[in-house]
Amino acid sequence: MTNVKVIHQKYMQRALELAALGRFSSMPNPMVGCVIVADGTIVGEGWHAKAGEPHAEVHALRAAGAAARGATAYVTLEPCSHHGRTPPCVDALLAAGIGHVVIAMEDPNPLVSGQGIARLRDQGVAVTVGILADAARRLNQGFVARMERQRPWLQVKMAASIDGKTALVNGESQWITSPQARQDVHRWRAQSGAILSSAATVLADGARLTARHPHAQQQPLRVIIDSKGLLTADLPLFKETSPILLVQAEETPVVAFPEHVERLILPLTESGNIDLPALFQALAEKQVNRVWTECGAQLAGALLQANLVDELVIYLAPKLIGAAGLSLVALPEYTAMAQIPELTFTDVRQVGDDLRIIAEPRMT
Ligand code: AOF
Ligand code: ZN
Repeated sequence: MTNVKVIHQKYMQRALELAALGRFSSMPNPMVGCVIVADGTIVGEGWHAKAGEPHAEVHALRAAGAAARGATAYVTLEPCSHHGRTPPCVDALLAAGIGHVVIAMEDPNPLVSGQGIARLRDQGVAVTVGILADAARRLNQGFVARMERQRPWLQVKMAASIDGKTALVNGESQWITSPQARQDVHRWRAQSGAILSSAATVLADGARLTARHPHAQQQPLRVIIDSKGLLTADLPLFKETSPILLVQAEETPVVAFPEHVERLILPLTESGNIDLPALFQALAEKQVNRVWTECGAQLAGALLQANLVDELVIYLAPKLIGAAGLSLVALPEYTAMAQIPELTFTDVRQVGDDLRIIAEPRMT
């Protein structure tokens, strides 16, 4: 690898670290970091904290001041060329006299997608694209998913004993996993634009589905599928004031709910279930980048079978529930190994007493 590329990677790595500071606050905007380097020294750093606030480049240019003239800017996402909630970063980079812009990845937002790069080049600025591109895409997998496929990044949380059971058949299940695993769940919730669950799960667990974590800065939209109209206004869920989206069908009986509850009416499929792809498209339209799902075996099975799951986040407790246990996910009775869904483990670690496995379904 050339020396120049190693240097580019070093500063881009720093820009990615800065970008990640926006993990709990930048949504629905992407996380973006920027580092400005002059004569081998960092003269300015910035990251995008919140939609409506300045973009990463603007913060970094402000920090660099006059030192930005002729300097190199490292940005984790193509600088924007459009007038959004804030003016175009390309204009700010040009006005500051930046000589070279190094970019990890193109902005998948159709309002930008290559136009920022083209404008910089037109104005005689050197542009290098693709440094640590994979890491940059991974960091913003939610934003990228929403922009490229009009569907959020979907994670499904599961918790089970080491023999893959979620509860005793009599329903007794509360807290199979350790407090640390539960805290980890709240951390995921706090990074998600929406939490998805079903009426059955909310009723069984008395769930509130809020993000209760010290880093939490925004409450996710709570999305509950309730096609049969099982939920009642007295549940703990409704006592919390963060917004709720009740996903129902035309046929669902209508009940009076508090003001922070919105109904989304979607068609039913032939099997009488809510049209899940239509739900995710609606969530993308609501600018949700990441959906964190906490549900029972039925909905988890349906999401997997519809090939809608990007990641399973599985907590395995060092317990054996035995034969009187409920299984993790409802799937058909496969009769040949060729039919069974396969997963790839992408991350395995211990969280408190439990194992946490992140697994990606291999798309069939
Ligand atoms: C950048 N730098 O730090 C970010 C960018 O409505 P606005 O003005 O906040 O623009 C949001 C869009 O700008 C967002 O969808 C994405 O395309 C881009 N985000 N661009 O140059 C940044 N956060
Ligand atoms: Zn911008």
